[in-house]
Amino acid sequence: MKTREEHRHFAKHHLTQPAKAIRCEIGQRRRLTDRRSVEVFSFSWMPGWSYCTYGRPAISGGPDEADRVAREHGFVNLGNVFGDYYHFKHHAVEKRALSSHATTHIRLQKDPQVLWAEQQVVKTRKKRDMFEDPSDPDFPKQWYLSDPAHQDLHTKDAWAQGYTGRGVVVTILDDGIEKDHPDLINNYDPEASYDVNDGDSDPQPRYTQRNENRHGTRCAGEVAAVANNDVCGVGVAYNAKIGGVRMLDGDVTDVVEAHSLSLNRQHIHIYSASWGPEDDGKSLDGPAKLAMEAFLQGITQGRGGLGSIFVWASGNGGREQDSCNCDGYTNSIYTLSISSSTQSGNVPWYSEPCSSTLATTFSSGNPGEKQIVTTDLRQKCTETHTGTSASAPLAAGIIALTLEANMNLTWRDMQHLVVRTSMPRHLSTGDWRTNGVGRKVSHSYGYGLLDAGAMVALAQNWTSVGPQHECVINMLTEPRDIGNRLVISRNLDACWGRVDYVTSLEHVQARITLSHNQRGKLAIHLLSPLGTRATLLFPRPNDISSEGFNDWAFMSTHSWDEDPQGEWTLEIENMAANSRDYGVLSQFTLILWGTGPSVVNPASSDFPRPSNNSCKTFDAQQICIECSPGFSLFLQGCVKLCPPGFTSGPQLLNLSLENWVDLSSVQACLPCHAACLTCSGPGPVDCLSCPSHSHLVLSSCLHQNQVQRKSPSSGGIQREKDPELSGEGPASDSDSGGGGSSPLPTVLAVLSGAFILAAFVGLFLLLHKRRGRPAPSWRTTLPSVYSHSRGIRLGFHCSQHSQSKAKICYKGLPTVWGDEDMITYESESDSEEVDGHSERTAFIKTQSSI
Ligand SMILES: [Ca+2]
Ligand SMILES: [Ca+2]
Ligand SMILES: [Ca+2]
Ligand SMILES: [Ca+2]
Repeated sequence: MKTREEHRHFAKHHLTQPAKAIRCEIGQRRRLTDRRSVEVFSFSWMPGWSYCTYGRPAISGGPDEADRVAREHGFVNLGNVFGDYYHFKHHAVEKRALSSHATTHIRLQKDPQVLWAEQQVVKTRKKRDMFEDPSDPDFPKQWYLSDPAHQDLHTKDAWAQGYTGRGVVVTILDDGIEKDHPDLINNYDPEASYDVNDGDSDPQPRYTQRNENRHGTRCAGEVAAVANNDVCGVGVAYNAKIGGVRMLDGDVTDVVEAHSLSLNRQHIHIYSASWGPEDDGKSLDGPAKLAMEAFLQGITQGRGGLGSIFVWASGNGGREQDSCNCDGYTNSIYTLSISSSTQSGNVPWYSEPCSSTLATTFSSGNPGEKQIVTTDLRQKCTETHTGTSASAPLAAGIIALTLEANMNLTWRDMQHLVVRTSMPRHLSTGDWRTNGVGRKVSHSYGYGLLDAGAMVALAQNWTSVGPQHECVINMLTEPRDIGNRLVISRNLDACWGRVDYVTSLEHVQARITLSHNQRGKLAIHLLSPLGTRATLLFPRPNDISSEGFNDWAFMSTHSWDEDPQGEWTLEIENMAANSRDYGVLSQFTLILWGTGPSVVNPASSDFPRPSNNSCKTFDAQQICIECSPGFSLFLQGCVKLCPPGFTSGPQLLNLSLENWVDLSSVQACLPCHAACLTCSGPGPVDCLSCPSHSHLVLSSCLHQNQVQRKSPSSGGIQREKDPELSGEGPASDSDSGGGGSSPLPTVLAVLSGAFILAAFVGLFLLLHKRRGRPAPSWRTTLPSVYSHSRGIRLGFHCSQHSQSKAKICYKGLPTVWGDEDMITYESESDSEEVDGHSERTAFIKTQSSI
């Protein structure tokens, strides 16, 4: 059996070189000892009864010798392959010989000029390595999968490496899926499907005259339409399993979203969603309590703890100058946000720029540019699927291919792979900037076009990134007037010396609370220490709201892999200021997500080495025994800050010079108490953080069961939140990852535990305030956006928004962007679809609030 490397080697050569030239290229070869001899050599999947002979052309008569040997034994010399190798074919064999022709072989080997010969055998791996284009009638029209100029998503590269989505399960959260569509039926997975709207297991779309509910079926075909079946085209992951959740064809409430996002999370690997708050350029909305918990449980418990992968369309509000950072679903770190490019590599008119977008796939563009080819309602095919809605499923398909290449990838690994492999070239925008680690990144495209071939190649040997660290810093000591421009800068150590020390960034969030008479006038930028400037908010002219932002967590992916230590700067600008404008920034919390040093090892190079530069006293062996003021003794040197797990404190001077003993003490790094992981002092009540088996209460580490049940993530949000979601009635999923069925006593215990914890935290913060010290930043992880008051968790169909007074509308993103001014173009591009422009709103639901 060959390794994958060898497979690839074969495939590469086979695909790129003339067949004859390579058939003998790989295999054992022996050194020629007799320079007049001919060595027959072989190895390959060559059909037929073939030999390769080996000789030395440099020796006169070498090729002649090869011809003679071939003639004598009944072969045809097909010629010199390369170097000294010759390729023979036997007359007597008419077709593939799977059994060895022993006598011919022996006769050939007995020839004194032949050192070695081997029959070619057909390798079964051929089927996997030899990739041929799918035969589906619409495949040639799928320009984004296979383009002669290779300006496509490189899906053929992934297919040629043998990845087609086998064993991966994707579901489409939308308006249903036509499960008996001839191009879907063989990949349809009822385990990945549900009808949340009607509460049954059949997600078949509701058929109407105008075919409003065709969207989910179109998205499903992009992911996993069957290949080589003479129907329509193919999906990106044409051997993946595909399901659909019917949830947009009815009232969408928090519980409907949560149910959909948490469906069968031990079975479904990837959830693709192309919906969100209305793209009107003024909405500001995101997941409420249950949906947020569904995300959290998904990333911590889904896929056996590796994390569900949520792929999200960034939004279609380009014409309304909407910002996808004002959409809490796509702005979330837990969703892999995808934007669109037109066929010619331009920003489509519907595209929304924002700093949370990770990457891009193709979709529709201007009239004349091609659109997406996929399955359609009523067992049809279509060539006119459009918008950012069409981009997310293409990404979900590429992620399915990547998961097949490595099923051990975590949800964060997947985002790392996307950042590393996406292609900025071919995509045009004036917005490309090079970030602090040298990558091109744009607010319209993220890191560029997804590259399926590169994704699967990198995934195969990917080592999972370390645990997620969350460093929370309160950047504001007092409210600040925004005026026309406000700049806040602070130098950060990125939680150096604590468990949440971040050395390499992933997502960055700026949690902002501000008041303003018209928030849509504001632009907000965040500058990293390495100079990367992310625009957290572009002005939104339609947004005339005077509600400001209430702990909104603006997210940026633009500083991925940067070292976050150094000066961070927030700029708020009023882009249309007049003298009547007013505003106050009252909260700015920076959250650095990423990885820390691989092991908290004080001696590792991740921490400043103790040096002798600040040493005050050396002993007789020139070992430092006392440091200058402001430094602490550590590992026989001096450090400004003690490493994690240590705290600076007095230590008896270790000095005995002949008969004189000094009893004074020096400042040194002392180990924390055994109960603490990091600490502010040596005692058991000086803990700053705790080992995994215990939990911080006040400044002591208590065992987990004293406070709260185990939370699988180290993230602060999880610490503060009750991860139970099980009591939500119809939302009970069939996962086996624990926390599934929760009896009432557990709920009560958790509630009371949380109450005690909250009381302690409150008391502690109060004490800190009284003592005139700012609360330590790691205390400020309370996610106030989502930390609504607890209640009995029953899923009412009409959930209540405790926070937002505004009417909140959701809608399925239209697949055809026909406003009145677009109708002429539509009729050109989509003549068969009489209902084209009428399907602007797949669904609208008002979520009332009290
Ligand atoms: Ca149904
Ligand atoms: Ca097909
Ligand atoms: Ca939007
Ligand atoms: Ca996202």
